[in-house]
Amino acid sequence: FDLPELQYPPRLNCAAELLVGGVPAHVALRGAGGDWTYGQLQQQVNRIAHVLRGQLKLETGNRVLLRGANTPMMAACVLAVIKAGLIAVPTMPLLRARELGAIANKAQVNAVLCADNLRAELEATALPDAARANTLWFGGESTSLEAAMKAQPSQFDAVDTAADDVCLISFTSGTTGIPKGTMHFHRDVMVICDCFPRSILKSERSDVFIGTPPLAFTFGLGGLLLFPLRVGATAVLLEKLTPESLLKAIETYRATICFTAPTSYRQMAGMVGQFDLSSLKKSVSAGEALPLATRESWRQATGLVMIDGIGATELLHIFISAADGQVRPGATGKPVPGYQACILDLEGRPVGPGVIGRLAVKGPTGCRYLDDERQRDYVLNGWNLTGDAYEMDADGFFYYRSRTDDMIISAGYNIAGPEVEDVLLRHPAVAECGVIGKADEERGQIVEAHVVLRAGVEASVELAVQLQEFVKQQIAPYKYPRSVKFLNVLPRTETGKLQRFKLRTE
Ligand code: 3UK
Repeated sequence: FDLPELQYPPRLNCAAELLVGGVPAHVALRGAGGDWTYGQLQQQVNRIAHVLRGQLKLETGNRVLLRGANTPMMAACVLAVIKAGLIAVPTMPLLRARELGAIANKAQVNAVLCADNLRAELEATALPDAARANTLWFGGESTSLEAAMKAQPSQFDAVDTAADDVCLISFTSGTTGIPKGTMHFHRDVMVICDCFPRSILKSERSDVFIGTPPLAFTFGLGGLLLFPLRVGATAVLLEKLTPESLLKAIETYRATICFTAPTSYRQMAGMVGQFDLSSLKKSVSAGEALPLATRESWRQATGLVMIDGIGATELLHIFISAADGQVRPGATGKPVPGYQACILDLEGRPVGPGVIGRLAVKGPTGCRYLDDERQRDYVLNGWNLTGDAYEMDADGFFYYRSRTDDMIISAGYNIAGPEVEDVLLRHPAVAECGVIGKADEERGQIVEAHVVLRAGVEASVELAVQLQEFVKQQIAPYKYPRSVKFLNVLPRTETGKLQRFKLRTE
């Protein structure tokens, strides 16, 4: 790693390192149930660590499945698992028994810490026997974890681990198929705290972080827990946030940095007027492409220049981004210091500016799948192939076009769905939309738009024609949607990603 700040000692426990970043009396975490100072967080983490090593008799390298919405207790569980020299396997709250069982077995988990409100699904899950016996509940009516913590000392010496020991197995929130497990080292956790937050976000102790991504999604784990701890700041962890309640929470907690997905910013932009957002300094968008139309409406509504950033579970966090005066409209940004990026053609040769190709990324974090087969698809000569079609300009800015698999090929033309979506989002009748390639005998594929209308607007054939004309007027006419369908809601993953494959089969 070429940056001097990315050097870490060979023996490193990232949870222990992050927990000493804050002043003991400063508030580390705020949740619906109250505030935890750094001192209190440290003690809770230590007690959980004792339960894991003492009561459950877990050994270094054992894996612990974690389930819970964003709460201070869930955060403490993640940190305790890592501080105890174990491997955290956080799982998305909405996963069902079938997917959970697949994850638990793939990751060979030895124990489970689960929020009480997710109990039913866990009980229906096929877990390895040891994990079933080593399951503790927290934060509800059955609180076997809290009960076990009571008898534990508040001091715990972090288990001595190597900087390149695995501490986290994170499952992708892929829009298709069974989630893939990716392994991350203690050092990787420190790296992500010292890259994007330092050079782009410029976060500091006085910051108050808030947002929606689950802690089980590395976007949320970094933005709502690891990054704030690294600088001794405060994180607000709230469950079940909607665009409206997030705006309210920004006002209530005087949040300064917000992390959420593009669709959520688009919805919030329409209602900011009712809230006092004067504390907010930075807004980070990730998870999927930020339409320029959304960047503009957020700017108009709040005066803030959105920080777009592309990240991936495989690379742990954001690797291309830009802030403030460095933002170029339509571009995601430039490689975050520490990372390199280039565009490759189908044969793996670099292409020059202005040519669309496969995004390749190299840096201090990178893909390590649990599953070897897939590793060969993702990593080529040390370059991570994220599956995104991107283009670079002569100044080194990177422009997202589409997922490689989602590029629409219609009558010989390559068409990127997100470009058409950006135009449609500018039409006053459109709340949300997804544009896909629909199989067509004559043209191979046709452009098809799935549109959610704003409240009070009626779907009609005339409106569909209007939307088609609207697109033709603003971009090359061959890109217009030959088919327009109206939906009440778009299919999305828990991480806010549009599930285009579902639109294709509608
Ligand atoms: C897409 C984006 C355009 C892109 C993630 C921030 O999303 C995260 O990780 P996932 O593994 O998905 C990775 C894929 O999502 N994507 C993410 N951000 C953007 N596309 N513009 C963006 N700004 O296809 C990428 O390959 O779920 C995001 C931090 C940590 C993360 N894990």
